[in-house]
Amino acid sequence: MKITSARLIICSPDRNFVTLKIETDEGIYGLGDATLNGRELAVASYLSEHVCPCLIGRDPSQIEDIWQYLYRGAYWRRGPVTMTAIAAVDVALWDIKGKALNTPVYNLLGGKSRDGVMVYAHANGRDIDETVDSVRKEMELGYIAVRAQSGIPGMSGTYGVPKGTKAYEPAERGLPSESLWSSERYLRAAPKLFERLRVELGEDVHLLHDVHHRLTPIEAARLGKALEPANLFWMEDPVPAELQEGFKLIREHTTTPIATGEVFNSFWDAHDLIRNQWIDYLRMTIVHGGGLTALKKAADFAAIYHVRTGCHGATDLSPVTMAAALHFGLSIHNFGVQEHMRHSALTDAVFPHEYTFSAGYMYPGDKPGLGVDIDETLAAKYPYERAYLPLARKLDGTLTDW
Ligand code: KDG
Ligand code: MG
Repeated sequence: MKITSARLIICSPDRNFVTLKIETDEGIYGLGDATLNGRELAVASYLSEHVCPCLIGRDPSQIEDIWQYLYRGAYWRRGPVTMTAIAAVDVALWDIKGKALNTPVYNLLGGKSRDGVMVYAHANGRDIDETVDSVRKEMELGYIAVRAQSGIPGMSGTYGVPKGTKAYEPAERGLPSESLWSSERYLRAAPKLFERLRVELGEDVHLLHDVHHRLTPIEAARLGKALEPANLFWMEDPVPAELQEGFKLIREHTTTPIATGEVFNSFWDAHDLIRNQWIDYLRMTIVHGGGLTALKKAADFAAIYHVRTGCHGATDLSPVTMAAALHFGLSIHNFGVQEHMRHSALTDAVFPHEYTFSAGYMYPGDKPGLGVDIDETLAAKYPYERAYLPLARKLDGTLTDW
C-alpha cells in the first residue's frame, strides 16, 4: 500500500478544527486531528508545506519509522506545532492500519484491558449553588466523575465558567479578551465549593478540579491541604509545569492527587515529574503529544512509577482525537480517567463517530480503524474563523497565566 495524498480539511462547526486526511492507492484513508487551539493555521502550514510532500509514496504501515522520520528528520525537535503535526500523521496511519487489517485500533495497541473508559464531565456555575446544581445534573446524566469549576466572589469571571448562557468554550472569535485574577480570593473560595459538594452530593462521586496553572507551588500546596477533606480525584495543573521541581514542593505538603500535562508536547516535559513520582496522573494527550505512538511510550514509562493517564479531552480536541483517546484508554494498563467535554451537536454532525457514552463510561466501538469520519460537504459550510484563548491579569494589571 502507498500513500497517494495527504490534505487538510479546516473548518469551524462552532469552533475551529484542522483535520488531516491521508489517502492510499488501495482506497483506504485515515484521519488525524491537527487542531492547536488559537494557533490552528501554524500547524496547517507546517503540515501542508513541510510534512505532506514527504508522505507521498510511503508505505503507511511503517508507523514507527514515519514517526521517527518526522521527529528526528526535522532536526528541530518538540514544540506544540511540530508535535501536533506529527500526531495528526501518526493517528491517521493507525486509522489506516486498523482499516487495512479489519480491526479496531485498540486491538493494535494490545487489545482491551477493560470494558469501558471512565470519563469525567464538566460542571460549572457562577457561584457555589449553581455549581452544585450543575454537578448534580451531570450525575443525573450518568457520569460518575465530574470536574467542578465555580465563579469566585468579587471576580467578574474565571476559567471554566461560561460568560453567558451557552456551554463553556474557552476560545473566542475576534482578538483575545482579558480577565482579572486574584489567587487570594480563589484560595478562599475553592475549599468552600468542595466542602459543599461533599455535603450535598455524598462521597461516591469522583470530584475533580482544574486550577489551570494559576498558583505558585506554595499556594498550590496550601490548596491541596485545604482540599484533603473533600477527597478529590485530582487537583489539575496547580502550577505552570515548565519547572518540574515545583511539584516536589506541592507533593511534600499534600496527599491530594495531582494531574498535569495537557500542554506537554513531549515525554521529556514529564520525565522528572514521573520518575520522581511528583504527579499521579499524566494529562498529556494524543493530538498535542505526538500521537498514539508517543503516548503509548509515555504511558508505559509512567506505569512503572504508578502514574496513570488522564488525557486532556476539551472541545478543542476534535472527535478524531476523542476516538483515538478511547482506543488508547481501553487498551493501556495504567489508564486513569478520560476527560469528556461534550462537543456541540454541529461538531458531532461534521465528525460522525462510533463512540458512545453510557453510565459513566465511553466505548470506542468495534469498527475497523478509529471509527470516526468527516463529512467534508458539511464541513465546507463552516469556514475557519480566527479565534484566541483569553489572557489573564492580576488585580494590579500584571499579566499572569490564564
Ligand atoms: O485549549 C485550551 C483548553 O483545552 C483548556 O483550557 C481546557 O484546561 C482545560 C481542560 O482541562 O479541559
Ligand atoms: Mg485543564
